[in-house]
Amino acid sequence: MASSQPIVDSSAGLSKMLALNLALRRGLTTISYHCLSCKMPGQLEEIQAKRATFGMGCFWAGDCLFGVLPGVIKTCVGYAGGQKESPTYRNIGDHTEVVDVEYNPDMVSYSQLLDVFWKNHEYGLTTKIKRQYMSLILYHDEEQKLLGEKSREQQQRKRTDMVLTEIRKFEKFYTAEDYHQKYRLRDHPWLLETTGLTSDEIIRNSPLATKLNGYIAGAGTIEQFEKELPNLGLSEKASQYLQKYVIENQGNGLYC
Ligand code: MHO
Repeated sequence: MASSQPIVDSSAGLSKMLALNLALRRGLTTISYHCLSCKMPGQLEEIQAKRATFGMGCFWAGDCLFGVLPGVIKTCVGYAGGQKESPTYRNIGDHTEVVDVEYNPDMVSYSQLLDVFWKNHEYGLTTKIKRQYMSLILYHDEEQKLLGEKSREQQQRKRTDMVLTEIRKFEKFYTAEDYHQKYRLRDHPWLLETTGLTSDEIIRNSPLATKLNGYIAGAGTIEQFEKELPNLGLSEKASQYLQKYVIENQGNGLYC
């Protein structure tokens, strides 16, 4: 019995490695995140996630729109697409405000993300504006590139004016300043406190903050909210607080 132990161990290790290689080839990254539905606070769940990056105007809005989408695990806003080293909000150089999305491809497809992208441009889709707010798809693999290009052709067929969206290979992402992360949620210190989102680092890395930020801004429907509520692990008081804003802000558009 004792001698079988190492064999079991190594085969487990091997299958883990094979799974990892396979995942890498499919453009997947394994991420650990604080599980939304786990009862134990801080419990980690591992998931094979993919990444997508979009520029579609002010990144506060994209953060909310993608954040509430079922299958999106986490969002982060930042600067990408340019060459300038270490851009900041006040010194963005040739970069664009983008939202970086970690998603579970078994739950939401890249095409569904593209749909949100195309439907939610306030400006910049056909009007030339500064690079900071330009319409931009940064693809992470060949599949995203092809789907992105195909979707742009479809958009173009629907319009007479020129679609200005650029599609380029993702290169480098610079995380934006903390005060931009989950911008709309930051107006609600009580909710942050009561849900344990008590530091910039936690807010930046939390799937829960991603969902709350989208819901509080009205980016999700009330039906969707009610369905997801049991998974958010909120107290009765926090649920009621959030629900009030979902109802109040739903469909009101996202300000920037
Ligand atoms: N209208 C906003 C845009 C913010 S954004 C993150 C402002 O001027 O503050 O670009």
